[in-house]
Amino acid sequence: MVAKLTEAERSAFFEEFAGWEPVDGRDAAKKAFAFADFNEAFGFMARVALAAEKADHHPEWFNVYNRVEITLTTHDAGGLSKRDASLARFIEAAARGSRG
Ligand code: H2B
Repeated sequence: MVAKLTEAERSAFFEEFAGWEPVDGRDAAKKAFAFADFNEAFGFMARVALAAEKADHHPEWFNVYNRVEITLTTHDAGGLSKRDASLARFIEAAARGSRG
């Protein structure tokens, strides 16, 4: 069972990952991404999906055309964990790649 982040680790999470915000009423982090078009957005989603499946840690997400809204939390831990930090790190790198 993976542990929830401590308060200090949680603060470090939101300092490290620019644009990620706490979600009201739950221990989770969200960020909205915008890409040039659907092709860019879905390419990004495909890269994230493959990494998520490999890590067995999956995002909650919503896509409309070029927008992708992502929420990260660890259901098994009931809140943010190191797995969310790893996935956020991958997502940030993938988003940078997609924007060229
Ligand atoms: N994803 C997320 N975000 N949180 C989890 O706790 C989680 C997951 N658990 N993906 C995994 C799958 C679990 O359900 C399987 C059985 O390992």
